[in-house]
Amino acid sequence: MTATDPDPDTFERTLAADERVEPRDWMPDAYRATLVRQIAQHAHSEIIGMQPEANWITRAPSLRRKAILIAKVQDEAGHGLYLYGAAETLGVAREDLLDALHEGRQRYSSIFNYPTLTWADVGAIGWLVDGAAITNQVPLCRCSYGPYARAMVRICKEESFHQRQGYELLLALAKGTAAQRAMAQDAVDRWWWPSLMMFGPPDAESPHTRQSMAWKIKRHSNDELRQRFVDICVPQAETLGLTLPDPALRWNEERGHFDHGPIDWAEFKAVLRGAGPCNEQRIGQRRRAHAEGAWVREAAAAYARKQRDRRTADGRPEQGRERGREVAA
Ligand code: BYC
Repeated sequence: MTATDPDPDTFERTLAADERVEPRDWMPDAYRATLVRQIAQHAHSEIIGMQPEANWITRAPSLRRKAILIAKVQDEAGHGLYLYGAAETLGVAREDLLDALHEGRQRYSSIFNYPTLTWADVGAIGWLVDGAAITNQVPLCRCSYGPYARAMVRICKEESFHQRQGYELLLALAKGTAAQRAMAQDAVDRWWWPSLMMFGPPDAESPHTRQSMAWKIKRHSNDELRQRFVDICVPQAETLGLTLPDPALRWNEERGHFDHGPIDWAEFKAVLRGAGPCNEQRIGQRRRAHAEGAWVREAAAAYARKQRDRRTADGRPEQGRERGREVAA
């Protein structure tokens, strides 16, 4: 089957059998558009998400913490690359996706529009933001679209390391001086509610969930995953000796879950509208970085062209020989 032969029956059979849809398979236009929207938003989140933590690289309190943070921020860039690659298999160009981000036509996660005010925020991001991300992303490893699902497998492995480093960082602060403990608590107070918003609007107000679940792009609804995250975090907060800033949090025997207080959806909507504390700063920095990196992209493209021309002239693969030549030069 090719993308030019409409074949809804095979598409439906693939979904029903829980198999993967691959780039050359026929798929409904709306399925393709939904994937482009979600994967692009996900990729944008990864690269914009580098900014809040990168803010602390120069001020990390030790060489060990600095090395870990640099590696983590670099991983996020890698996640962006896997995801832009997955989006490209759907027939969109990376440049166009980046233009859409820079012009505000595509979104990135609301969470990255909040500031990192202290070193403890790096821990809170690892524990809560990466923790929320994993909760949301593990089911995406079973997404019906093959390239997205496979990218998620690798991303989840790295995210789980990120989450643990954040937890370990917060634990060190929580066990430290009174000032360090207060700093950790303040960070958790500020990141808790925005982390719950990462899962998206409540199910009743989520326009895409039903269809995305029918297509097996999403495997769980926003509220289901949010609840799973709350249930995981409550005992972890107890181990940390920190308090989650929600007086309504309590175990509900009947439901077998923790109840939580109301989420401020007006704040979520404001952040999506561009009125969050750091929206302008984040997108401004992204546009600047893109413009300043133009020469790197041009140089890489020129190098690739040069290699291709040489290969064509020789009529054989150039890669190994080229490397040798460069070393010699
Ligand atoms: N922020 O019908 P809904 C990371 C939008 S990065 C902004 O529920 P859907 C990390 C939504 O796009 C991890 N917008 O949508 C990186 C839709 O807008 P439009 C990021 C949001 O798609 C660096 C509208 O609201 N993770 O871990 O079915 C350092 C209605 O929503 C948000 C992902 O991207 C939001 N929070 O479900 C550290 C996961 N929520 O297009 C860490 C992949 C919703 O109708 N994405 N919107 O105008 C998903 O799983 C789904 O897209 C969502 C939303 C659950 C987020």
